[in-house]
Amino acid sequence: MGDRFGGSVCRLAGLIFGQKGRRMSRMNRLIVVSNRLPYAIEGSGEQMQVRQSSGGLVSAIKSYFERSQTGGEGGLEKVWVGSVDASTDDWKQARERNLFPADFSIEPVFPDKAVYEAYYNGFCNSTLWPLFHYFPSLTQYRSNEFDAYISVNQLFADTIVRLYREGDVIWVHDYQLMFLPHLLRKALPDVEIGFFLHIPFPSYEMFRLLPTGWKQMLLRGMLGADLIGFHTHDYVQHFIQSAKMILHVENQFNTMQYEGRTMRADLFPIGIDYGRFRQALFNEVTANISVALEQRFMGQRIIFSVDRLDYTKGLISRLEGFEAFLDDKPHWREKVVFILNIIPSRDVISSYVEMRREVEEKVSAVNGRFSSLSWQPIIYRYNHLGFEELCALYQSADVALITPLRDGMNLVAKEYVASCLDKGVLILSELTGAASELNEAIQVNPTDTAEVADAIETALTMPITEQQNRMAFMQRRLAAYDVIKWITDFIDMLHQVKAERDRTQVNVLDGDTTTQIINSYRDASKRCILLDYDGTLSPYHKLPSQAKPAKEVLQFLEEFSADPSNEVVIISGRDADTLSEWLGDLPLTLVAEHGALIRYKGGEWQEQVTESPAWKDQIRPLLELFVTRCVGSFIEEKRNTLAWHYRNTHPDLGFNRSRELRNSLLQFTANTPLQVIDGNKVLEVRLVGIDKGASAQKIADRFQPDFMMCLGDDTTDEDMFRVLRDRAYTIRVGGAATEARYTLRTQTQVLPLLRKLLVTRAQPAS
Ligand code: GDG
Repeated sequence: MGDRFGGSVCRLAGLIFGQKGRRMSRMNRLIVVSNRLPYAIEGSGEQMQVRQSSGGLVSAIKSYFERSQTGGEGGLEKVWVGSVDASTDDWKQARERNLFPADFSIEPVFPDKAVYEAYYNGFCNSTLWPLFHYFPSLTQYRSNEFDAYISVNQLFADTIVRLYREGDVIWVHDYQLMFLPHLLRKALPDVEIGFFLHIPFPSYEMFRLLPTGWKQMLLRGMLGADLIGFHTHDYVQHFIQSAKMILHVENQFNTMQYEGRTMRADLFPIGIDYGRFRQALFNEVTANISVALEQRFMGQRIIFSVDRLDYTKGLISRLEGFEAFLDDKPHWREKVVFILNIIPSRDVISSYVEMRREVEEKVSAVNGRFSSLSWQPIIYRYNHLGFEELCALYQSADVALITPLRDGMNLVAKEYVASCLDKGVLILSELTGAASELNEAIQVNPTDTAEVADAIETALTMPITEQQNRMAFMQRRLAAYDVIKWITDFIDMLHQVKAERDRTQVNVLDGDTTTQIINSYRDASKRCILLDYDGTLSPYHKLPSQAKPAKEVLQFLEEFSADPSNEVVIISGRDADTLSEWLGDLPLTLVAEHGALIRYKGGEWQEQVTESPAWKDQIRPLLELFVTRCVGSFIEEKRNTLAWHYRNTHPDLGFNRSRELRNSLLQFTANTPLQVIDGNKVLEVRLVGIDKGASAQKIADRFQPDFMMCLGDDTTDEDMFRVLRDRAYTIRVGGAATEARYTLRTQTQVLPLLRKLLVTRAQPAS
């Protein structure tokens, strides 16, 4: 966010607080979290004053107050958490003296100065900011700054956890706090968390430049939220792609699955407080400034731009574009003026100081080249503008020249459109988020100076009716999707995602159900426990051969099966040889290839299939073809099954190829006794009637247990869940939709759960 004026988060939070939304009243409190609180303390002792940060922020707070008074929001409480640039003593004093407005609670975070410096000027603005705006050459990779980033995020988490009350909704803003949702999720697993990124999320190719541990943590951080919002469709796709490539997060359109939780990434293009800019058209102070401007530049057309000082804003290219315009179209000299207003920002970072120098040199050079005694082409200001002054400039400008090299959205473009009454043309960089909404602007590539020069001329010569038509289109859109709509849209969607999470969570194995399972287990004398192997007893590995049982798994199985009341069954898609090798010495029943072979405890393998496996010779060449077409995929051949695995491929390519192969296999196997099974990153072909459902049924009928439980993680386990639903405690591992009665979030929870049963055995019944 911009430092002083770029307080869009602040402005928005003000609007949130000002929004007396019906929809928000179902939550207890809304906790908005941003890097900075919207207050600065100035002076000390008796002179101490609290200043609300100016610009957008003040207007937001004002809107809030106005709306609060008229909107009837009821008792909805709001809390705003952010860091402050003041000592704890000053802050305490300001509080004691009631210097803060009392309309919403504020909760300050006090990071250590040196840590904050490394976090803010370091990791935030010298790593994330340049990289996310496609300036890899300006990106620094300093591990102490990353550590500071994590520790400031932790400080925020600690503060929020302390003040959290059940039912609160937390909305975290922007790139300074990307790790925070994860920390909050860890401390408060059920809390409703939204996250919004105000800057671009870069393409995977850019994001992957970050060191491995950092990029994993940043993504994991954001995935702690229920809803992750971005300005454009592209940013959403970039995020989903990075999460897929780096953390292997599965997605279905915008819904993602990670560590047994579901979350959603979606676009919410931020709007502006449209009404406020329209009202400013009738503000007397603004009108007076406009009149003065028009008199001052009588006979000249005004081109205007306002930006924070930043390399992302393309200031040098813009000046070059304007210079090219004066060069190529000399008839416009003396007839235009370019008012370039730059807002001071981040001037403790050396690259910003350097850039300011470059901009000022360029302005002087252009003015030096083209000025006459009566005319100066560029009026340059490096200063803050009051709201009325800003609006007057928007209203008086014939053309707004807004050409950043990258911008998450760019609100100035929208504010200009909102401020135009009967004239005005917007020239907008195609590399801003706003470009995806403002199609009626003249869109340019900011680095193409000739294109910018032509665009300026096109704008200056555009017939007034066309100007009005284009503006009217854009204004309708901005009026309809203003900042209030943006906020309510986001919050509504957040509630929906949370409700969906609650719905699916009904099945998550909780403490009560676990106790119930333990009690039934303890009371039973004949128990049968069916356990899938890969993804349940053992985590997935790159190659199936690497998934050998860990020592603790073997030890557990040994103890578990030693109980004469227990019939422990490993029910797997693995081949018989592997199961024999890994588990053959234990007193277990083994089911291989989903039931094609069964070895009852103490017995020999028994083939359950009588048909010849000759069909494999016909299917194998097709699978081999797909192995060559999809790097990383491989064939696993078992006695009665052929499997094509794609877990080690590029996720998109692997998935696409698997759909092609599945189609081909379905055609191939139509009207044959073969079936195609779509498993977890695997396609399997085998005979109809051989599945875990039929095998589980067979085993249940044979043992007739009075306690039955089965665990599995894959689609192939669904058959046994279906068959045993009324007979067993069925538990699916992972967050996918399931026929099982219960869900365990992750594979790592399996052994601890099973161990609870072991312990029970040792305890006398209570
Ligand atoms: C982030 C993203 C995204 C600027 N100068 C003055 C002034 N401003 C106000 C403008 C506008 C805001 O500041 C700047 O808008 P940006 O869009 O650049 O917002 P940032 O907060 O800097 O940046 C950006 C935004 O978040 C929202 O998600 O659009 O892409 O980088 O509202 O009016 N206001 C006054 N005087 C000034 O001198 N009064």
